[in-house]
Amino acid sequence: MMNRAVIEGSALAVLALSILTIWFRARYKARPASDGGYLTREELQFELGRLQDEALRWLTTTNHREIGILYIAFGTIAALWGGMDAMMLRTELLTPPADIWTPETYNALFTTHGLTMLIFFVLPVFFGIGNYFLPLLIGADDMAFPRVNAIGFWLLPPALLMARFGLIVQIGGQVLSIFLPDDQIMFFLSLREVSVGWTLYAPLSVVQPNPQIDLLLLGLHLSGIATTVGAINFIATVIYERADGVTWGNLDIFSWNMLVTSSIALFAFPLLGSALVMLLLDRNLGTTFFATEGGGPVLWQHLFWFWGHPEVYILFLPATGLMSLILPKFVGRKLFGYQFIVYSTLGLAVMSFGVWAHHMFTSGVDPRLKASFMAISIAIAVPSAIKVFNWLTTMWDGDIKLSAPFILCAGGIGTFIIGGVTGVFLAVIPIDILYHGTYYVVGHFHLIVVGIIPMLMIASSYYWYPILTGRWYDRRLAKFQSGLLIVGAFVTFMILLVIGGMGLPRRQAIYPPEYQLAQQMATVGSYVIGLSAVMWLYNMLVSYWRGDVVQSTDPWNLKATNQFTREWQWFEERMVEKYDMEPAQPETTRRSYAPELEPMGLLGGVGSVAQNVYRNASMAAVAGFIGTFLMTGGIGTAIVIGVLDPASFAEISELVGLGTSAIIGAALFLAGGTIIWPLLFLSFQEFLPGRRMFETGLVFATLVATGFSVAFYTDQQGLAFVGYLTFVFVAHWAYGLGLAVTFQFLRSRRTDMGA
Ligand code: HEM
Ligand SMILES: [Cu+2]
Repeated sequence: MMNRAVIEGSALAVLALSILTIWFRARYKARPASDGGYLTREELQFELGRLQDEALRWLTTTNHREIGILYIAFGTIAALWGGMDAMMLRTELLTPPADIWTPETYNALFTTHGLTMLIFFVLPVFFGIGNYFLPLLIGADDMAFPRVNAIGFWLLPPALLMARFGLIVQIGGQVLSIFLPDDQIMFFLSLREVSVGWTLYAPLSVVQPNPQIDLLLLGLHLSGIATTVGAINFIATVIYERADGVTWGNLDIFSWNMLVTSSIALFAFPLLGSALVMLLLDRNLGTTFFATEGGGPVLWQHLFWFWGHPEVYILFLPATGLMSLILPKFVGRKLFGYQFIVYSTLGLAVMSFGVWAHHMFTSGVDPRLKASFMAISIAIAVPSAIKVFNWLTTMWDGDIKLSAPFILCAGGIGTFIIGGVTGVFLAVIPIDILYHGTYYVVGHFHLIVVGIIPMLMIASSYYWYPILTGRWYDRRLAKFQSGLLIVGAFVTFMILLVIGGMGLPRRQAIYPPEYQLAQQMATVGSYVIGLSAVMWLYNMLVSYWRGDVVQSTDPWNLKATNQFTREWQWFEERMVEKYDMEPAQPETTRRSYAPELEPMGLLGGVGSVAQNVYRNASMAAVAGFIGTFLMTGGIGTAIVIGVLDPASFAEISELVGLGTSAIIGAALFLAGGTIIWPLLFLSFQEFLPGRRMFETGLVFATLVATGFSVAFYTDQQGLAFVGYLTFVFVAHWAYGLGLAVTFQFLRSRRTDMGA
């Protein structure tokens, strides 16, 4: 067995040393800055006095941009630490027995990995990005409460140290044990990293004697205070510090998301704080909140997940905000459906508080309650899907610039779709009973927390690098790194979904040998993720000193598509002032930008949405009828010649409790199609530029036909199977084209009438 403290301690030390070496080497060989000057010999030399000044400045700064950098640096350090845990976990899983770490160490690793990443990595980085850019985006001078801002940040480092004190003490003990006998350093040998799982479930978290659990609870409590303080500051800033002309109707989507995330945090974190205190009291003062004979261990689960589920949206929303902000810049088109995105974000915030018990479907919650949690958990997919559709329609027909930020946006959408859809599966009670506690759950949430979340963090670091440093990052390395991250995430977590689906339980150091190959592949995938993270860091550090100097005040040529947003205007002003640069002139204005599709004002939008729905519903009804008529013919033929079993319709009527009648089932099916299909189709045709009816109709029909053929497959074999597929597809294509032609016709008539 390897000694965890020694290995993790040395690995982290090597990492820290390499970072410092890279930084100072790059600094020593710095290339000229924007003003053409090199660092002078004096500037390169270290002087104690200057170092002290610098340190004092960073320790006491209240400037939002500097605090932003501090947050990002802190979050990155946490990510490296938590990432080291992850690499150690995956390394253990290379072989079926627990032969690298003990099972106890393995348990400690996944506990600290989860907590470090979720609490100390994600939100601090987003708070950092928000600190730096949100005031610039809304035209504020600084955050609303600059000193509170600094306090909020400085609570975090002690919180992290407390949460991870177990490892620090262990490393200290290992070093001391070289010089001192064991009985003199008992303290160092008694604290261990917490190993009860990041969810800290009672009764284990109450009865385990390890005093480090108490320190962890205090550290988490402190981090909760830090988050609440930061959240209040963001809310106040967005509400009160907007410049003239920044209204609720044109506030950028990133700021909207930071506002909503902060509001969720404001409601969620105080509850976590109370729960942590209750656990501390149970552990130390003999209260019985979570004891079986008292409040009960399930009470902990309710309290924890009442915070825990909103927390996952707290982590996720800023990433969607960055996506909505960055993606349009790389496809040369405005974000589609601004108000839909705003409303869906608000909707998510409210709903995120109504789903917590989906983490407890196997914990003995009343079935009637469970059913309502299932319903809301499935429904929460709707606002999430709205975002995805809007991103896709934003890209549609766009003028795509294949640079690193775009690649990461695309990868983020992909991972989020799979992560989100698997979440919807898990929200269904019977499925969750099968998959709860397996790697499937791990795959589900990692596709989001190692998908869209870090991908958009990195995308924004590239996108804004010119503002942050006045230089370019190494663009080839960045593309390569982005690709690696996407491949690594897919390989690792898709495999986890598969082995979870096969029933392999999570959180075990030991597993049956038949899973070895899959586990090894997942481990290789995770090393690829680790490698790409290191490449990103290298790029950030080295380019700071050696990257190409930015020559234009509009490095992404955003003026050409009228997307030169406030943070870039601020940058331009600064470059003009500092380096006498000329404000950039757009070379060309791209055709694909369509001003009539600009977002309407938020409230103005409601009226026109209602109007649209009303106007289009009648179109949809006519189109739906014609489409259904055409499809009925196709499906009817299929039934007559015996390749489609009408019995499968009977199941529909059974599903809604109307007995097993094929006729009622078919009627329901057609009624559903008449209503839903055209509405789906409509939501697309409203958005698609160019309104290519036929193509859209065919794409839609093919998608739905694929779903249909899976859902209604009743064991046809051979020729019957081919016939079945043919008819399903022909029927849906008929439907799709019927709809398309009808829409086209109705639209042209409306235009003729001058509507
Ligand atoms: C479409 C929306 C989503 C739905 C319907 C959903 C549903 C679920 C369900 C039902 C579980 C419990 C599975 C089980 O333990 O048996 C779960 C677990 C989890 N989800 Fe999601 N999810 C969604 C989105 C997200 C997002 C956006 C994130 C992250 C930012 C996330 C993070 C997590 C985490 C961390 C867990 C596991 C907690 C644990 O047991 O350790 N989910 N999700
Ligand atoms: Cu949840």
